Parts: sequence; C-alpha cells; structure tokens
Amino acid sequence: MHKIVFVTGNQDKFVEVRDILKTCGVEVIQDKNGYPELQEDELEPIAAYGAQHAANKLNMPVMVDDSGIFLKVLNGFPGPYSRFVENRLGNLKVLKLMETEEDRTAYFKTVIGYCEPGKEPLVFSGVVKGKIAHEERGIGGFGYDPIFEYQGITFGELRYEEKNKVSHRRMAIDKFLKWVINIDKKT
Ligand code: ITT
Repeated sequence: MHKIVFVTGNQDKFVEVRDILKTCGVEVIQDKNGYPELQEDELEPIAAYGAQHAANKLNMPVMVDDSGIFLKVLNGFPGPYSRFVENRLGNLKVLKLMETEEDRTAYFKTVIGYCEPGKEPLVFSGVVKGKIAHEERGIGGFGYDPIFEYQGITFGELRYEEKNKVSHRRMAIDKFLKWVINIDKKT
C-alpha cells in the first residue's frame, strides 16, 4: 500500500483525490499547511514548485493539485487565478461576464505535482472540455461545477462518482498512477 501526503487546504479536492486513489490502493494523507504559489500563466510551474517546496520542507514525498477553469472567449481567464476569482466574484458574476458571449467553450485543467525530497518535481496534467452554462445548475460538486457543462449537463448535476470518472482531476491522477505503477515494476 502506497501512502502519500497531499498538500491542500481544499477539502473538496482532497476528498475527490482520496477517493480516486483509494480504488487503486494508494492512501492519501492531507496536509493543510499550504505551499507558496508562484504567479504564472500556466498551472504546471505552480504545481512543480509547490510540490518541490513542500517535499523538501516536510522531508517526505508529496503531491499537490493545482487546478483552474479556462474560458476561451476570455483568453483563458481565470485559469491560474481561478481561486481568486471564485473568492472575489463567484459563479454568478462569472456568468454575468459571459452574458452576451455566444462562444461558451471552456476547459477545466488539473496539474498534479509530485516530488520526493531532494529530487526534481514531476507534473501530470488532465483536461476536460466543456461549455459555460447560462445559469448555475445542480447542487453537487464544488467551485465552478454548477456552471461547467460537460456533454450537456453540469458537473454540479453529475453524480459524484460520475464526475470522478471523467473529470480533469481523474485524467491527471490516471497519468500519475501510470507513472507510479511503472516505477513499482522497475524496483
Ligand atoms: P489548494 O491550493 O490549497 O490545493 P485551492 O482551492 O486554492 O486549494 P486551486 O488553486 O487548485 O485550489 O483551485 C482553483 C479554483 O478552482 C478554486 O476556486 C476551486 O474551487 C476551483 N476548482 C478546482 N477544481 C475544481 C473542480 O473539480 N470543480 C470545480 N471547481 C474546481
């Protein structure tokens, strides 16, 4: 059984990651102490730096998850600033920003950063494409889930298990697991 420390203050993300990894025999322990977040246009360097910093600080292997929603017509905004925008604007104001926009194309992205103490960090990314709904729908999920439409229904309307089968986070974790399994085979 693998054990891994997941540095995140976001309980919803923690629960999703824990439940996905549990099905593959990996146990996840939450560390809520955070990590310094670089100001970058892409999620990869933020996750890589965060994972390396936390691994060296805690002296154990750690993972972090940096995620965001990217709106095409807003040139990828809020992207890496998704947390800030959720706190300051929230879904209703994001919908207002999009009110007159016909192109509702968007994607969610997760980058998992993984690092062992003294080593270089690795990143695993996952993307799910969808559209911004015209109103919030569904009471499931968290964050932007009620306004992100995947194949016609929002992540807020999807059952928890269904979101975890198709989400950006799931895609990133699948890549991470593939790497873990490969390493196991070699050792
Ligand atoms: P940590 O950095 O402590 O892990 P955080 O909540 O700041 O927590 P992110 O920067 O990765 O994490 O999250 C960016 C924003 O995107 C934040 O507002 C989340 O609520 C939102 N978000 C992330 N994953 C999501 C998902 O699967 N569904 C809906 N919203 C999501």
